[in-house]
Amino acid sequence: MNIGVKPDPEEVPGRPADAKSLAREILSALTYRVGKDPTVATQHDWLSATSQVARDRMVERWMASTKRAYQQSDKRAFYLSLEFLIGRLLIDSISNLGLMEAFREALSSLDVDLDEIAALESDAALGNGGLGRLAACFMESMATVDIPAHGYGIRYTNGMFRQEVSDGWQVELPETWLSHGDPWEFERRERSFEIGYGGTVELVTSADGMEERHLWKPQERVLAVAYDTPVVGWRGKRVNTLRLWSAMPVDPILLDRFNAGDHIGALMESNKAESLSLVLYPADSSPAGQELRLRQEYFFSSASLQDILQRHVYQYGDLTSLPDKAAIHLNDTHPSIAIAELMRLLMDVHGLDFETAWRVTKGTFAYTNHTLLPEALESWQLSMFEHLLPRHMQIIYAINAAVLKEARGHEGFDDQKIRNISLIEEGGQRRVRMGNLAFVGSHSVNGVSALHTELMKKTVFADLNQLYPGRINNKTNGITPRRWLMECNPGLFALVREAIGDRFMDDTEALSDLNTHVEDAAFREAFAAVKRANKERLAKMVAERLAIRLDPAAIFDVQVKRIHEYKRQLLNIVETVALYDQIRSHPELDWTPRVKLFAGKAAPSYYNAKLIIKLANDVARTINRDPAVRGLLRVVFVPNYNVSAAEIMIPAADISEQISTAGMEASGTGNMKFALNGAITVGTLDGANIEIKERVGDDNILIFGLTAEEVGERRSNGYQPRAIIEASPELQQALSAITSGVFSPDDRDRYRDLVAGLYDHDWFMVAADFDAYSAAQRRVDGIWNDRARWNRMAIRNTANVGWFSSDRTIREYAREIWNVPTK
Ligand code: 26V
Repeated sequence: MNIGVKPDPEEVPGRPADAKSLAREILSALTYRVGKDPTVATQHDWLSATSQVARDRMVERWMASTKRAYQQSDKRAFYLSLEFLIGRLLIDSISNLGLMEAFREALSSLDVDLDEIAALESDAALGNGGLGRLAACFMESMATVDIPAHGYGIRYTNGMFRQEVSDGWQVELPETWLSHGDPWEFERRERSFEIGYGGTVELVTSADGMEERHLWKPQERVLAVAYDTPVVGWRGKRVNTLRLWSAMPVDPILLDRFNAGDHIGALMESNKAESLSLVLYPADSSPAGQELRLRQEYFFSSASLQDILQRHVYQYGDLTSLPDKAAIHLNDTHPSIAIAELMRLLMDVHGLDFETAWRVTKGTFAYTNHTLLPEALESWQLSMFEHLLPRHMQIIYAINAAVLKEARGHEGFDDQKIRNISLIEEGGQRRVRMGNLAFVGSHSVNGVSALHTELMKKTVFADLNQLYPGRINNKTNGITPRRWLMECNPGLFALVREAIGDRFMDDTEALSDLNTHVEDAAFREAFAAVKRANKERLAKMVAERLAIRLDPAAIFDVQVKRIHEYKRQLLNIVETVALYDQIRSHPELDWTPRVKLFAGKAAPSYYNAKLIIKLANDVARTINRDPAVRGLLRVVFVPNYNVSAAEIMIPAADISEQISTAGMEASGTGNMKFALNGAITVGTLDGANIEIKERVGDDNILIFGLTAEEVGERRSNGYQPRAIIEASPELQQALSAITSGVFSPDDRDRYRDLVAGLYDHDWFMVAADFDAYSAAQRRVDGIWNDRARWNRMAIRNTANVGWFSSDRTIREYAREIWNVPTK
């Protein structure tokens, strides 16, 4: 592995960066900070020492970046997100600092292997999936394009659960990622803010009787304490801060109660406070509606805003200039309570009137929507909301009154439309709609792919779009090419550099220079050899972890992502069963060997998703032990999919499965990572797949199935899946094998309801798309057997998806939403 990138020689007097000096520093860190002698140090100790030395290297640049932002009075971006799915940081940090080779050499002189210790770092999995990983890519890109930016979130003690598979079923275990400590963070005890809950609101009059203000007297209070992680951009030019809040009791031991003999009660209070940052909610759809979740949302939103306002007042004095100096971005509705909180702080603490506060608020906030799934849109039971945040409830009523008044004066706003845009959902149980709050309180509302943005305008936000035309805009997602090409695929990175030079390292779109190498047979073979080596690396991992042997000569067909019915892992599994059936029925045919790889977590309360995992494992067990398909078909479910697993699986894929029901995947970002690493997409016309197709060209992607429009038409014209199934012998055969217990002899009824759902309603249109999907897979076989053609297609994928760099996405946010300059 060689990322021989030299550090930027300009600015920041660095500490010596040669291998010798690094080795000396690592030894010294091992001795004085870890407290170990090299003769007894464990690999973990070496990792700690190395990470600390790497962190030291960021500190001067970090301070320089901070100073620069202050001195130049730059406008800053603040990215509020309940999730940051960061993954490991050692390789990312030293690679961006240009110190990979120096560290490798330094460690090797100490008889330590960099890759070996890097693999021991635990994944910071403070997120569920796409939305959280996007936040992590954005943090790295904001530093890269030199935006003074701060990420704000929660420092969960327990991140995304660890998934084990036991007898084919998902089992969730706590993820104690902090058990060895986090070498990257700085605790900032002094940077803490009080967060209130419950209580009452009073109207108080100033001494001169001239002014009235609302005074919220919370019943409970907790402390939010900051932990800062430096985030270094590509080539180390800028280092930004990810500030995560941890909850602490305001009064850690309630001395009065403790002294009065109530030891237990006194400590219970402190546990209650700490529970706020104890665990990440592991669901990425259907909000649990639990009070703790709203408490978490308010906890980090309020702490972040207090921090932002304190900084602004210190630097500029007056808060009416906030929109000129701060862009606050809401990653989904999760932090949207920040809108009411900013209004409260501006009016109740800083004395602004409603109109001024509302103008400042709208000028400051922008909101990204990440899903159209109706069940994922957050809303809170009004009575619970009011009890927990009484002052915010009043403010939301006031905002609602202003918005509805404005709408009443608008042409064509009848009662139905008024009901649709209201912040309060009426009927039975009244609820507070966070999506509508985020929309009206922001000057920009964006979707994450062209299709998703168009659908937002037509569906969930149709009426708000009519009231505030022009507010909705598109920002197609992106991924950081550092982690998702340079670091995870060093072989491809080296090959590309050799072929087209270094320009793509600073401008990912320059990968298009690879197009000129497509007709070079030697280059194609070298490209294929890299893929082959990556497949061997994955096969080794699968052999070690699961004791399953994979043939790297077979097609590696990969579907990795959260398990969700709309993502249609079931379509893939059913097609696998159909293929299995075909191979057994026609053993004389020339079948193309294939390995089907699956990985992903299911929300613990999502029954069908967990059943789909069990089905994948049942199908895998049956197929893998059947001599009739030996060497032709293998199925693997890789447990505990996370960022680190993605970094191994994605570079090893020949086929990228992006097969969601059209109209349902807002964007997808895995699709971009696979294409960048030279996998060919089998996909529907959904989310960013459409834009990938536009860039790689129709001949280099395999598109199948209904369009979003056709899905809509079918649904409204009485879709009849049974008739479709009965007209497709292959599908019918595969489904009947599954229902009859071929894969579940121990419980023949296990999949009866799951399959019955396909016959009965098939909301996700598995049946409607099955034949087209199966045909696309047989086209894959044909292309695979024309090696030159396959390799051309794969290279054209890598060459033409540079546009999906998150640097490009972030520059668009900066220019079109935040109004901050970039490099
Ligand atoms: C929603 C909820 C609902 C309440 C319970 C907890 C929870 C946690 C996360 C979410 C967010 C779901 C939305 C999401 O992750 N969307 C994904 O965002 C990606 C980045 O924009 C995008 O590529 C995926 O297509 C989209 O599904």
